[in-house]
Amino acid sequence: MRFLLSLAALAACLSPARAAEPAKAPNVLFIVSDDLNCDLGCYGHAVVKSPNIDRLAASGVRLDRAYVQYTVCNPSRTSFLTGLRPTTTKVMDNATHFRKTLPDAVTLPELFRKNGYEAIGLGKVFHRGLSPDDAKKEMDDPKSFDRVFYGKTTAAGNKGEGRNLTGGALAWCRWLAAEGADSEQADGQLADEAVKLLGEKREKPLFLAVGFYRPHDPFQSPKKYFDLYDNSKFDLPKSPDGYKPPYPLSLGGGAFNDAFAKFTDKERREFLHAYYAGVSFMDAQVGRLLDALDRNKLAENTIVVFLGDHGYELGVRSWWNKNTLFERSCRTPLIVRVPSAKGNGKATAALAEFIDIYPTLADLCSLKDVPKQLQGASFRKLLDDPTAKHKGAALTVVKRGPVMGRSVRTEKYRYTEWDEGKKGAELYDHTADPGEWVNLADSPEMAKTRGELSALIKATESGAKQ
Ligand SMILES: [Ca+2]
Repeated sequence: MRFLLSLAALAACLSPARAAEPAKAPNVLFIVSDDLNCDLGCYGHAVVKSPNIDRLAASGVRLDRAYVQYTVCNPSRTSFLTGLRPTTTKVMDNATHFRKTLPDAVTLPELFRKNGYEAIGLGKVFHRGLSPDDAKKEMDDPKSFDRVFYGKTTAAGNKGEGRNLTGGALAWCRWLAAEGADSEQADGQLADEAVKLLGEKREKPLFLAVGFYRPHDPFQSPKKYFDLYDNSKFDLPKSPDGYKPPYPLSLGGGAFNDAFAKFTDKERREFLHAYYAGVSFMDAQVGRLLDALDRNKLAENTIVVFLGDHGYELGVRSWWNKNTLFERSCRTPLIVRVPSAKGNGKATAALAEFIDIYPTLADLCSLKDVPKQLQGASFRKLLDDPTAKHKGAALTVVKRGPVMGRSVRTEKYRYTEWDEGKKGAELYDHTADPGEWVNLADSPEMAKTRGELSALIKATESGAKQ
């Protein structure tokens, strides 16, 4: 009898006790790519080669309708890293540091630190300058990371074949098929550093943010990534005859429009080529991070999030930039892989906003002291059930000088108001017009819908239930 009891006690000691151990806090690998739109294999693009992001999507959940809250670097990053709308952060340009307007905000990586994580930031996580080489250190946020590393393209990596597509009219519009290996480029060095970090033993759970600089300009990548594409095969973007955007795409028409209007097909092909080479180069670095997770047996306890900081028009409406309130700028890649999530390998069409990423990660990692003022909502349920609904509207804003543009996306419509409609409005029916070419805002039969969508902008911004 005693012997039997001992055996039972021993059994109780083994399996049930082990099952009752608190789960190990998951690591988080948070990958941001700069100016990346949804032109990726896994999002259905026929030309772009992104095998590594595709394999992440195949093993995680791809959000097909995820929208940023601002379509420029600093305001968007500030928004998703603080979990607040740009109208709350008041950061709507690339020069304002959020600590000026929100000194006490607790950023996403900062919250992980407060919860016992080691948080490391590589590359452009918060905003930097145009490239790592002219990066603005004053945009750093020391509260957010235990450690940062930015990388710097070497002299050899800055050599190669290329040119400025505007003949110098715009300083940034240049491409380079660079000599040398990936590690001559800052993004290659970020991956080197991340691979090294993922191979180290550590006591604390890790929040590792890796902010790749590509495909943002300068459109510079090792030549082998340019060699993946034959640009004579690209379809060039076309607008319907006589099309004019209802509201100017930039302030006062400006140098951008003048330069883009002079592009020949040759320049358009080169632009697409250089951007896509940058996507493939960045994708290869993502692959190295995923391989490092597998090699170090970390994949089973690491949440991977992959996102762009906003989309990119890439020649649609003859606009070779971002900063619009059209779908191509607002809709942005977002893939989340939580080990053992039931939805892994599937996509969700549920609407989501990038301010939802912060509360989702806080939820998934059971973080404590989550700031009460967060304006997004956890989409955790989508990761187990991609057919579920999350929210009814996604709101994106941009500022054009003193004029504020606000654009709401529902399942069916995109509706945009400039200066609360006083300077114009745009209404697109996505079921009939996914390209957003036909503005229905002034059509009498849409008056009721327009009124409802106008109210939805206000309700979404103020946080009323959608
Ligand atoms: Ca950007």
